[in-house]
Amino acid sequence: MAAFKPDPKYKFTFGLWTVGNPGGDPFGGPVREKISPVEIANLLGEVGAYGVNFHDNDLVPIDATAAERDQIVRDFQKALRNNGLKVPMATTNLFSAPVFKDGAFTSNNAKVRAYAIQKTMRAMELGAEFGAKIYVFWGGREGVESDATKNPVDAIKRFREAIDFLCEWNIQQKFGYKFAFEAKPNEPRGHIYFAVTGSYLSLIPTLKYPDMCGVNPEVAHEHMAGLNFVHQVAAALEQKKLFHIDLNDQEFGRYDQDFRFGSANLKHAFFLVKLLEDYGYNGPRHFDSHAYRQSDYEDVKEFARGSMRTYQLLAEKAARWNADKEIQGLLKEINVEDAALEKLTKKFSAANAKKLLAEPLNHDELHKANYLPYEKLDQLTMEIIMGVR
Ligand code: GCO
Ligand code: MN
Ligand code: MN
Repeated sequence: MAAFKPDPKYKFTFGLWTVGNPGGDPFGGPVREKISPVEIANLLGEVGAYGVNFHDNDLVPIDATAAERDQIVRDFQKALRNNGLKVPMATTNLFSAPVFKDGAFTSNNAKVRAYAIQKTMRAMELGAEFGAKIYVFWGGREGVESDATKNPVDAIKRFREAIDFLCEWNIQQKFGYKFAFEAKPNEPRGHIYFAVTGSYLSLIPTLKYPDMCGVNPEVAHEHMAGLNFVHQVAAALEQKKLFHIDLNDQEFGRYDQDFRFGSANLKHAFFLVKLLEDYGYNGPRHFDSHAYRQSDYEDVKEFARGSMRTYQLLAEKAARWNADKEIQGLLKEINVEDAALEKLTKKFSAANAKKLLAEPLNHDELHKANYLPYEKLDQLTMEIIMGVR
C-alpha cells in the first residue's frame, strides 16, 4: 500500500477486541495467537491510529487481583504514551461471563442485575483512569430467544433504571462521561432489545438525564436487519445525539460479519462518510471490525490501515461530489422553491390554513412540471466513487 498518513482530525480508533481478535468463530477456534494489550497498542501506534478503546475485561481479566489490575493499568498507560494513543471510549463486558447468560441490566434475576450495575461502576472507574469521556452501552445479551421467558415491558423499565442509576454515579464521581447506546437486532441473542438506533432515540427522552445520553450506531447492526444505516445516523445527527460511531461493513441480512469498513457496500459507505463530513461530526470514528480469519498479524495491520484509508478516500470523494458543478446544478433543479407557498406552510395559523385551501394546486400540472433526472444524478455519483470523475 502506498505511503499514507491517517489524519488525527478524524480521530480513528480501534478496540482492543478488534485488532486483537484472534479469529475464532462459532465453528472453529482462534487462528491467530492472542496478543497482549501492550502489543496491540504497539500495533496501533505503528499504523498511525489516534486511539484505542476497551471493555473492562479486554484490559483486566475478570478475576484479576487489585495488585494485578494496577500493574496492568500502569503497563498499558506506558504503552499508550509510547505510541501517542488516546482512549476516547470505554465500555463494560456484560456478555462473555456465564453469569450474563440471560442478560445483565434486563436479567430476570435481581442479583444479576445488581452485579451488572456494580461491574459497570467499576469499569467506569477504569475508563476514567485513562481519560475516556464516552461510555458505550451495547446490550449484547439483553434479549430473549422466546418471549415466554421475559416480560418485554419490564425489560425496558429495568434497562432505564440501570441507566438512571449509572448517570447519577457519573455525576457523583465527576467522570464527565457521555453515554452512547448501541443497538443490534440479534446475535448473540435470538432477539436483542432496542433492536435499532431509533429504539434508543425513543428511549432517551424518557431517561432521568437525557442530555447525558446519545447513541453509538454501528453499520453492520442496521445492515443485518436490512435497514438503511445512513438514515439511522441522520436521525441521530438531527437530534444532536450522535456521540460515537462504529464503522465496519456487512452484507445485508447475513450473520454478524464485522468486515473492514467499506469492503462490502461501498456506495452506502460513501453516503455515510459524506453525511458525517457534511454535518461536521467530530467524535471518534471507531472501527468495530476485525480482519478476515485467514489473516496473520501483518495482514491485520493492512486491515487497520485499509479501514482508515478507505474513510479518508471517501471523505475526499464526498468533497469532490460537493464541488462538482454539474451535480450542484442538478441539485438546484430538483429542489424546487416557492417562497409564497413555503411562507404559508411553515407555521400553522387559521389564516394560513384558509389561504392554503384556496391555492389552485393541480396534481397533474405539478407532476408534469416536476423534472427529476435521478438516473443522471446517481450515475454521476457512481462515477465519482469509481474514480473517473
Ligand atoms: C458486537 C458489538 C460490540 C460492541 C462492543 C462495545 O456486535 O459485538 O458491536 O463489538 O460494539 O461490545 O460495546
Ligand atoms: Mn457489532
Ligand atoms: Mn459495535
